[in-house]
Amino acid sequence: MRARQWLVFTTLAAGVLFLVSAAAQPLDTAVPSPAEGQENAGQVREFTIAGNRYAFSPATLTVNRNDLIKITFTAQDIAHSFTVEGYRIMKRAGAGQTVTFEFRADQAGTFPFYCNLSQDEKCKDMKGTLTVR
Ligand SMILES: [Cu+2]
Repeated sequence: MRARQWLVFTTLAAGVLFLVSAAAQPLDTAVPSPAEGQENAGQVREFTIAGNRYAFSPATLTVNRNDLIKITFTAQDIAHSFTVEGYRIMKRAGAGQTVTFEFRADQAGTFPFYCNLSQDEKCKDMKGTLTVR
């Protein structure tokens, strides 16, 4: 019986610890230390991108690492998405609609972006490139 109570207690304690650490994590990432913030501070870069006739315009974005990228994406004809796998971004705009979003370009490299909607075969042809130097 005592062994069973101990098991219940340790299981509960582990559960509480897990919840506390899970709750604490977003705060840690949302509030960088001042030193780190200054060292890595990038510029704010705003882009207005149109998705129209199976193409992105502009289709090439070039930024510096740690820039804060603000994108206003409009699907002008039919619904399109702005998808960057390398940054785990997938933003869908309905026909004639605009979505805005932002992200920190914290990894350098060349990242293809595309429309991943399957409503129309030709959406596969929508491609662009995000370069983070
Ligand atoms: Cu599309």
